[in-house]
Amino acid sequence: MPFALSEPELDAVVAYWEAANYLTVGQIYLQDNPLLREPLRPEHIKPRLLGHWGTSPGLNLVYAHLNRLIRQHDTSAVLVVGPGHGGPAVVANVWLEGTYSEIYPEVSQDEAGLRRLFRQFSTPGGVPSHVSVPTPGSIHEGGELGYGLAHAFGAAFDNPDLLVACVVGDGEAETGPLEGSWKSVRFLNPARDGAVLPILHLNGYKIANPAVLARLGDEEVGDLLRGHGYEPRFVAGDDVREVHRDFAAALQECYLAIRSVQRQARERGVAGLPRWPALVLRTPKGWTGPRTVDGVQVEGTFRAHQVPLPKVRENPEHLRQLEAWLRSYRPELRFDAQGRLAAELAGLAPAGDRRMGANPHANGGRLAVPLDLPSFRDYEVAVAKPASERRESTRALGVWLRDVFAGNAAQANFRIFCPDELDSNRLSAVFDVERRCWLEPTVATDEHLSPDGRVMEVLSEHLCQGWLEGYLLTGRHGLFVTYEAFAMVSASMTVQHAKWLEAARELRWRRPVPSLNVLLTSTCWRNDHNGFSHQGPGLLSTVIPLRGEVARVYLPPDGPPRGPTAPAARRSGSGRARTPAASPTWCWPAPGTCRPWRRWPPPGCCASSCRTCGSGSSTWWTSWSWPRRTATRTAWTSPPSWRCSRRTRTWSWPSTATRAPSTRSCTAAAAPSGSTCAATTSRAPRPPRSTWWCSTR
Ligand SMILES: Cc1ncc(C[n+]2csc(CCOP(=O)(O)OP(=O)(O)O)c2C)c(N)n1
Repeated sequence: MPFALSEPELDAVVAYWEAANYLTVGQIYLQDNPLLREPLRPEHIKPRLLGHWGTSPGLNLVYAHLNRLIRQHDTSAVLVVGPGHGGPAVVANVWLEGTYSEIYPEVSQDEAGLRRLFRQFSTPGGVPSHVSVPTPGSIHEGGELGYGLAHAFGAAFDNPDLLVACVVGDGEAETGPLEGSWKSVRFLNPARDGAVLPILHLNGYKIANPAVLARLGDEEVGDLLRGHGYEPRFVAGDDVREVHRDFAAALQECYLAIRSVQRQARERGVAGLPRWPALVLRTPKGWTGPRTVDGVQVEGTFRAHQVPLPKVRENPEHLRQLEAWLRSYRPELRFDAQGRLAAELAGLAPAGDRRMGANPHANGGRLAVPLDLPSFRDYEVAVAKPASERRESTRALGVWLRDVFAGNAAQANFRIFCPDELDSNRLSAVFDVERRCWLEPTVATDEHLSPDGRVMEVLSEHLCQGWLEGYLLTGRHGLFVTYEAFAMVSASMTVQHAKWLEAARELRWRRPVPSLNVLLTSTCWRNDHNGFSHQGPGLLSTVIPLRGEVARVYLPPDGPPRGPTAPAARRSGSGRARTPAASPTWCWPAPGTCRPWRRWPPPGCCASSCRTCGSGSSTWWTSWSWPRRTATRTAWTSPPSWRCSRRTRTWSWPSTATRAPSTRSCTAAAAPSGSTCAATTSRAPRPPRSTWWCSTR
C-alpha cells in the first residue's frame, strides 16, 4: 500500500492516540489519582459526571495523524472540530503537545498538572465541556452544531499556505447550515486560498438516534460528496491498527492531492473547478470504551454519546469497568514517573507554532493587519437644504466600500459576504474594482464574476455569516450585507459569535479580532413593495440585550451620517451597522453640520450639539450593565420605540399603560440641560435587564 506506516511508526501513533484517549476519559471521570498509581476508589471519581466520550476517540485519531502530517511536510494546519462537544479530546491533545501548559502554566506537564486538567473539566470555575474560546487552537465554538465547515472555509480564504482540516459529525451533517456548507468548495480558489479537508466522521449515531448519512453505503455517501465537488476516500473499521494504518495512508493521499491541485492552479492559472479530496471515517461511536454496561451494548451505539458508565461512584461494577477501561490505555507506559508524556511520544507532536494549538491563524488577532480606510469626509453627501432631496444612502456607501477594496487590494484582507443582494442593496459601485467570486463556468450574460473576486455572494445567510466569522477569527476583515428581515436566518450565529467575543475578552492570550459588521438594508419600515413578508426587524432586538462591550448598533437615518458610521462600525468590537432602506430617502443635515465628527468618536458630541448625531446616528451601547469604559453618555436620539425625550428628559416606553419603568435616570454627562431623566411610572414592572445606552464612545 502506498504511504503505509512502518510497524514502529504505527506503534508510536497508536500509543499517542491511547494517551489522548486516556486523558479524555480522565477528564470526564477523575478528580484524583490521575495516573492510577493506586487502585481506583469512589473518592477518586468526580461527584458529577459530564462530557462526551462517543465522538472523542475519532477526534483523537484525527489529531494524532494530523500531527504526523504537519511534521512530515512542515505544513501549517488548524483543526475545526464540528462536533465540538468532544471538548475533552481537543483539550487532551493541546495538553499533550504542550500548548496548554504554556498558556495555562498552572496546568503543568506533570502529575500535578494532570490532576488539575482533570478536575477543571466541566466544573464550575473550570473549563467548558465543549471546544470553546479557552481551548487553544480553536476558532470554533462547540455547542450549536452546523457551522464547522463554513468556519473552516472562511479561515482558508486568502490564506494560501493554510490547511484547515474540519471534522464533520454525521449528526451535524443533518443540519441545514452544514448541508449548505459543502458548496463552499465551489468558492475556493486554489491559487490564492488555502485548502479545507473535510473529514466526515460516520460514527453512526447522534444523541439517541442513528445518523442519516451513517446508514448510507459508501457508494451513496461517495455520490453525495462527489456531487458537491469532492473526491472522497474511505477509511472504516474497528481494528485499531488497521484503522490507523489506513487513515495515515488516506490522509497522505489527500494531502498530496491538495498540493497537486494548488500547484497546478498556481503555476498554470485557475482553470475551472478542481476536485478536492475529502475523507470519510467510519469507526464505532465510543470506540475502545466499555463494550457493554449492565448487560446492554454501549460501544458502537448511541449510548456511548456522553458518559458510558454513569454510576461509577455508587456501583462497584461500574468502578471496576472504568478502571479496566483506563488501564487498557496503559498509562504507566504513556507517561513517565513525573507524569509527563513519555519522551518517545512527545516527539510525535509538531513544535512551536506548527502545533495546531499554537498556530497563529487560530488566534487571528495576532495576524490582523488593520484596513486602510478612506476618510468618510471625502464621501460627504452634499445636501443644500434639509429634506430637499432624496438619495439612496447605500449607493453612497458602495462608493466608500469600493475604495476600501481598492485601498486594501495588496494586503488581500477584506471581503464582502452577501446572500445575492449586493446589487439590490445599491452597493454595486464595488464592482468598479472588485468581482464576485465564481469558479464554475460562466456565460456571456453573467456579470462581474471571476475566480479572483472577493465579493462572496451565495444565497445562504448561514454560509455568508459562517465564512465571515472564519475569516475574522483568523484575523481578516469583512462585512455581511443582508436585508433586515433575513438577518434573522443567522441571528443565532450572531449571538454565538458575540458570546465568543465576550469570553475572549477575559483571556489575555486571545488577541482581539476585527469586528463582525452586519449592514442591514431594506429595513423594516421601508419595504415599499415587499411588504409584510419582508418585515422582520428582529436582529436589532437580538443584539441589543448583548453586552455593550461586544455589540453596538448604529442607526444612520439617511445618507449623510451613513459615512461616519461605516468606519466606526468597522473598528469597534462587534459592530452592527444599520442603514435605512436602499430606496431613495430624504436627506436631512446640511453640509457642515457634522463638523464635530472630524474623528470618531466625536469629542463631546451629543444629541444637541451635533445635528447629525441628533438626527439619530449615534452609537447605541447595548448593555445589561453600565459600560465598563467611561463613556460620554448622551440621551437617546431616536430609538425605535423607547424614548428619552430631550425636552423633558423623561424616559417613556411604547405604551406606558402596558410597560413601564421603575426609576431610571439618565445621567447623561453631556446632556445640555445638565438635568437628569426622571422616571415615568406605570402599572406594569419595567422589563428586566435592559440598561440601554446611547453613547458617543
Ligand atoms: C443545532 C444543535 N441542535 C441540537 C444539538 C444537541 N446535540 C448535541 S450533540 C448532538 C448529536 C451530534 O451528533 P454528531 O454530530 O454525529 O456528533 P457525534 O456523534 O460525533 O458526537 C445533538 C443533537 C446541538 N448541539 N446543536
